[in-house]
This record gives sequence, structure tokens and C-alpha cells, in this order.
Amino acid sequence: MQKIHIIDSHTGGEPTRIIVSGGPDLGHGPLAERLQRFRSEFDHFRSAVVCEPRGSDVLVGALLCEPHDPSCSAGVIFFNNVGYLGMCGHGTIGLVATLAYQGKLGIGKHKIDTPVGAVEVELHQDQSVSVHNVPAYRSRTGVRVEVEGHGTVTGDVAWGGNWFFLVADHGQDMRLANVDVLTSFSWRIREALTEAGITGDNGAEIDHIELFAPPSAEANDSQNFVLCPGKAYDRSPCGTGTSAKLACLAADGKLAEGEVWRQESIIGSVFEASFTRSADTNKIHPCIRGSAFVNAEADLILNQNDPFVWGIRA
Ligand code: PYC
Repeated sequence: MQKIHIIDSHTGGEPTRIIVSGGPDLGHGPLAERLQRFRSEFDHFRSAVVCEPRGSDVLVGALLCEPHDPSCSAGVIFFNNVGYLGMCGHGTIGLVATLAYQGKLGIGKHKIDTPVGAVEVELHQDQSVSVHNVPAYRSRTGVRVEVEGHGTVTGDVAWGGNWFFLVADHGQDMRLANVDVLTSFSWRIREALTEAGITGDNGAEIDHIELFAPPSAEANDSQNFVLCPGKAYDRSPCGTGTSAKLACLAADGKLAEGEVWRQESIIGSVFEASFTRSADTNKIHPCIRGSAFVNAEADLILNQNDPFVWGIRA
């Protein structure tokens, strides 16, 4: 029997499961190297923790590690039902709430090491968390793609820590009750992008699709629906997706530096977002603020006699 100690939280409805102890030993190298090792040697840990029967498609997992960068308080590698994430906004908010729950992080600013670089975070007095995400930018605008059963869809390609295709003009009914249709439509967009050879920079796969609509609450600026790589939709407004949106708004001159953008998710949860400009590039520095709540602490039990001990792998 092997035990993995986990703490679960949710950020705006989107769950994060943090491996606190009992995870794989990936050594002490840079987080990007440790991620490669996780992928090549210990991928069964990923599926054991987030896939059924212990997890579900919607769950994002996070391996808490010692940081490589000595200025960081912790290191983290995010993963999901199909693979690994360079960065995860809702997951970072969940991680900070989890470390605060454990008494390991106090009010104030801290740094977290990730495979795509160190990110600065701040735990506020009201327990909300700001994440100063990795630089975001729009790579292409007005990209047209033929989507099966729909016709032409036009969108932007942007990086916010993951690659996104952002679509405003889609004609879909953006209500939670329509989530199956939104999932199928977004998945067909993703397939169409792959088929047409439309990628992020350096041929990177665009594995997140983001649809926009007017917000349901007047106080907010926009509502989104984000389809994640493993076909689950993000219950939160998606930290990296909101960063990609900020990059597009900045590129179009529709949001000023420091102005607050309230991004609402498909279930009505909200992130407050703003950016500062990068001095020497077209990139922006996004800041995402939201709240997470710890909702479980448990041991996962790995029994070698269990035929699904490493999860149901796709
Ligand atoms: O918040 O960045 C995010 C995220 C990515 C995938 C799910 N959530």
C-alpha cells in the first residue's frame, strides 16, 4: 500500500488537488526539467491522482515541490486528465489558499516556481489571492478556420501561460444549460485548428478554446467559456485564459494599463484582472485576483492489487 496525501480546493468552482506528500521524487533541477521527468517516468502518478476512479475529468492536479529558484516559497507542477500544464491561474490561487490553510504562507507577497518561470503571488487580508502571471501576448489576430457543421469561425491566437484560441463572434447560447453544445462546438474548433495547421508559436498546439459573451451581471465586463485540453470546461474564468484575453484587449487598445477587467465564468464566478505593459516587447504582465476554498484533506490509497490503481487512462 502506498499513500499520497492531498488537499483539495476550488477556485471559482474549478477544483485543484494538491499532492502535499507521497508524490514522485523528481530531483532538485529546474521545474521544467522536473516536469519532463514527471512526464517520462511517473505519468502513472498523474493518472492515479486526477483520473477516475479517484478523480474526474474536471480535476486539475498539482505536485507541490521544493523550488529551484531560491527566491521562491514553493514550486509546483500542474497536470490534468490528459497531460501537463505550463501554468494554471486558478490552480496557483488554489495552491496559495492551500499553503495558507497549512500555515505555511502568510498575508503578503511570495514567489512560486513553475515550469514556465517564477510567478509572484499575493495573499490579501480578505484571503483572496493575486497572481502576477507569466508575460502574455497575442500572436495572431483575425484567424479564420472552417468548423464542421458550423462554417467559418474567426478568432485570435494568444499565450497566457497556455495557448488559447479566443472567439467572440460565434452565435452560441452561452448559458450553463447549454454546456454540452458549447463543449462540442469548442472541441470542433480545436480539431479544425489542428487540421488547418494553425498553431501557437513554434508549432505549439492550441489546446484551450475560449468563447466570449456579454456578462450576466452588470458589474462584470465579459463572460467566458473555456474548454480545457482534456475536454472538460473550466468552471472558473481561467487565469491563463483571462491573461490571454487581457493581451488581446491590450493589443486592440480596448483596456488601459491598470484598468480592472472583471471576467465572469460560465458558472458566474469572477476573476478581477489588470495588466502592466512590458517596456521592450509587445507582451503584457497580467495580474489575476480570485478566491479559493479548501474543501478536503485526505490520503489517496494506492493498492497494487487494484486493477485501476493508476487510474483509468485514456
Ligand atoms: O486557471 O489557468 C487556469 C486554468 C487552466 C486550465 C484550467 N484552469
